[in-house]
Amino acid sequence: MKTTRRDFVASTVAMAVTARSLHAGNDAQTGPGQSSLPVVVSTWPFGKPANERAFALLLAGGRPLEAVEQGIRVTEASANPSVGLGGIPNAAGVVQLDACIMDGVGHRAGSVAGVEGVRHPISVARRVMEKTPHVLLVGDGARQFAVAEGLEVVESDAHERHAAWWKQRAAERAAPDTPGSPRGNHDTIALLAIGLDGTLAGGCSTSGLGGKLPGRVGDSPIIGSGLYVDNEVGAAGATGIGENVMRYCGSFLVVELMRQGLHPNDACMEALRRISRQDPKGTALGVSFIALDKHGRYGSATAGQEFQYVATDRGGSELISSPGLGPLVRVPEGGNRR
Ligand code: SD4
Repeated sequence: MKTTRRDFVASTVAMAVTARSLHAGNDAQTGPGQSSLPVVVSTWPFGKPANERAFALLLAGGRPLEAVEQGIRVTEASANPSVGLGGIPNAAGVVQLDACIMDGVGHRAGSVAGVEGVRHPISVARRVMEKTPHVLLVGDGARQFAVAEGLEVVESDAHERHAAWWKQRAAERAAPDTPGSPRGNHDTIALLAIGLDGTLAGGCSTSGLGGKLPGRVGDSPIIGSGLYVDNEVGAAGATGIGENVMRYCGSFLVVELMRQGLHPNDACMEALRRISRQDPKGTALGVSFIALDKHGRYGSATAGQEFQYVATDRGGSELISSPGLGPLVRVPEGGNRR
């Protein structure tokens, strides 16, 4: 049985409640070796188990890169209805997954996009980063790479389903879909981590927008859009309508605003403000950012959708409601639906 957002919210009610939960984000100035590290933040209430796995590894002295991969694997292996193989199908009824990982150490990155039948896209992304000279592998090539690397794949009839859908579509002479049209819902895990030594890493994993055109790739596997990490500054990640992030290099923008000295909360809000000034959708972007800086401070902002994220540190895990820009649309109970 799929776990719904209601279940996740119910489980997160039991989270440790601290004074921090009275406001979004945190203000503590910390640094490498100081006791407020490590810190993990991730999108949506369902990020809690992923955060806690990542945090345990960091507390034991693990590298942020490893913590990010292992944390996101928890979500990919869970019954989450929008991440991993149980994710939301595209218009042809096929689940196509996007993921990326970025290591602040060495400024390295790896991604996969539109990949089918892979159990852990985040792990494939890490192998792309570590075992190839490339950053992004897509579609069947990404799947074949996963097979060659001995990573878990499942059999699928995706090719037949795609072919049948395109044939039917041609016959109907259907009009093109509007990218981002909410045929189904969508959610992504973007997870950011800072380790005991003050180094950073981040990752994203998603099935993307429900009902997307086959082959459509969102922001999540695009470095600088769905995720960006710079050890000198901090890290940022996005969730929401990818098209409204990709045209603005959203996560890169958030990191650059932190570089100018903004608190993560303010950097996320300012990025959304800038995007909404240019975008025809204005503040109805359906986009949320999270950010974590090199001091261990974190924050978020959202435009057009209600959004919560989870922060985990030595004080426990906390569900935080994001400050919003403009009127917010309530994300329905149950979260993602087919
Ligand atoms: C995408 N940004 O594919 C992803 C979906 C998402 O919350 O994050 N949904 O556009």
